[in-house]
Amino acid sequence: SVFFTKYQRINDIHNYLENLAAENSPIASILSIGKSYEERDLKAIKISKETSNDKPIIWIDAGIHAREWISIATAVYIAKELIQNYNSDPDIKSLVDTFEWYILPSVNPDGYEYSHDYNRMWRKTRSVGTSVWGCIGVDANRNFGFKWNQGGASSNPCSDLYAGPKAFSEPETKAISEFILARKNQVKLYIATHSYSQLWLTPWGWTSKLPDDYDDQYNLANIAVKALNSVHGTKYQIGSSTNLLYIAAGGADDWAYGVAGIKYAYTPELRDTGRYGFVLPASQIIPSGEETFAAVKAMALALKNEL
Ligand code: 0X9
Ligand code: ZN
Repeated sequence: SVFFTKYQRINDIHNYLENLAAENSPIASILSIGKSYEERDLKAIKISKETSNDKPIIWIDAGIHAREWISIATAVYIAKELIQNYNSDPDIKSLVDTFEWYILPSVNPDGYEYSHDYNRMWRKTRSVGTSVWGCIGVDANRNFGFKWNQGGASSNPCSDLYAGPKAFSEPETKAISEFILARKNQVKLYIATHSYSQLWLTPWGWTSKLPDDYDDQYNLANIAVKALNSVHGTKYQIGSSTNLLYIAAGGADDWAYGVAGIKYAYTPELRDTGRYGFVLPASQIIPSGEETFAAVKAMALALKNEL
């Protein structure tokens, strides 16, 4: 397939997911968890062998920041791997039989399209507020309702780190929070995929203090990073967001852990370490997909043994 040889537009991504689901109807289906500000569907693929509707859930999203194209392509790749290897890989079969997987490759489709058409470095959503300067968009990873705007975020609508007029002001973050909260006791793993820097980030992002579950969170991240490294030798660092990067409150991971109570909430920052940064060549989509899938698979297998 030529799909992973370039960064696809949102409609092509949605069509790819639709086809993947249609061709694999017993284990895959499409759902829309809501709509973006510009009314694009927030299209997710559910991958699960339906036995009951209270199976443990693994949530993977990407593209909350518009310019982080590799995260989106990698999330689609993960969906493809789970589906296409179901019959040939007994581990994958067991993971699709055990978990309900929900993969939302583009949290911010408006921003993603804008980054293709007008500004490759766009980060925020495309919501139009009341800014007198006419500035557009909110940093959706500062918009979640936990320690909202308490640090590393801005109240200035023209800032790339604008937290929004209030928590969950953006339809994209609101949709995720409602979807997750409705199933919060089932969600065992929450992965918010970003780029770049090759980090496997754990909570917290709002404080340099480490959470009570840090040792468990670190150990599972270590399983991920070891599996990832074994594929192409790519090196990732593990640590809390604040300690490895900076303080940034209102992120999805902190909300998932702090409010929804999901112990294993991560923000992987994918390739690379800065040579290309956000403008990662498309030739790295497949290697990134391969290694990140190995990481996710290893985590899920470890979690399965904890159930
Ligand atoms: O700043 C961010 O939102 C993330 N880095 S990025 O370069 N992709 O923008 C890191 C988020 C880490 N998590 C929290 N701060 N909660
Ligand atoms: Zn990001």
